[in-house]
Amino acid sequence: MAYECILTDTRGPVGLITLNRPDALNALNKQLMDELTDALMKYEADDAIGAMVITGSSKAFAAGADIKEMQPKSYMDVYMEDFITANWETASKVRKPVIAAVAGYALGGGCELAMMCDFILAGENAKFGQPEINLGVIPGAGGTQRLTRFVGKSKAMEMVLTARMMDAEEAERSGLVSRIVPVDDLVEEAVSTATKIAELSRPSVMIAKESVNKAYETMLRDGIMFERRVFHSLFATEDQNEGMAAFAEKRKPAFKNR
Ligand code: CO8
Repeated sequence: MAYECILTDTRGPVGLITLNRPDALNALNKQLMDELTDALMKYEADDAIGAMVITGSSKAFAAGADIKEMQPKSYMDVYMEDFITANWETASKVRKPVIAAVAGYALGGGCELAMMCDFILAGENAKFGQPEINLGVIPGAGGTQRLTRFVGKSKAMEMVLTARMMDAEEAERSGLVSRIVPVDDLVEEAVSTATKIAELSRPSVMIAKESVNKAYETMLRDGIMFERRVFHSLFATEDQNEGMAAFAEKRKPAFKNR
């Protein structure tokens, strides 16, 4: 598969994937997610690779799912196609460790993708948020569930209900990211951390990952399935049409149901 929305590079035992739609702040469209899935699965199957890093640009890890691609979808569309979640979850399903190296915006699906990785290294300028409420929807790829587990109910509720973003310092204080790194060093630091992991005993690393996830994921599946279905149901509302159209037309949304 030839990639147009991501770049891939092998650094010793590390597979480095760079999200690359600079004109759309790396908004996650279907093509990008298909390519990301393909790259993750290739590295997963490659015996020479022991760990992976997903990163974006210094301005944006990813500013969310592609709103312009979602805008025309109806409830029937998103429900029947089980809207893109089939390959959205690959980062959380691979068995080798995946580090998210986040600089700039990680919003909506971008924040959700970072949280699917095993841990997050943040550049000093990182900004995390779940702003879907401004579009008349809610997070749809695990945000309400994973963010709450990372930062606790109060902060997660405020972020999901108000779209408030968290900067890197607050994210580190709250346990969303493991540490903060200068933006210019972020990718190298992530690759060097991934290299250390890749040089360890592979079964120990994979079993350690599985065990930490067991503590974290028990009952998460139920929450995610619930969230996906209610996310779909919001595509039946006028406010979803209005919220997404307003974004594309660069104006303030006039929500009817309030
Ligand atoms: N989708 C599509 N295009 C986008 C997106 C996006 N999420 N974000 C930015 N862009 C585009 C802009 O439209 C703009 O394009 P153009 O130049 O053609 O107008 C370009 O990127 C640059 O963006 P801005 O001019 O807006 O840049 P600013 O620096 O002024 O602002 C922001 C940066 C604050 C990040 C702003 O772009 C923004 O608010 N973006 C949208 C953030 C957002 O709402 N994200 C959530 C999206 S919904 C979602 O992720 C749901 C996930 C559910 C997953 C479902 C699975 C089942």
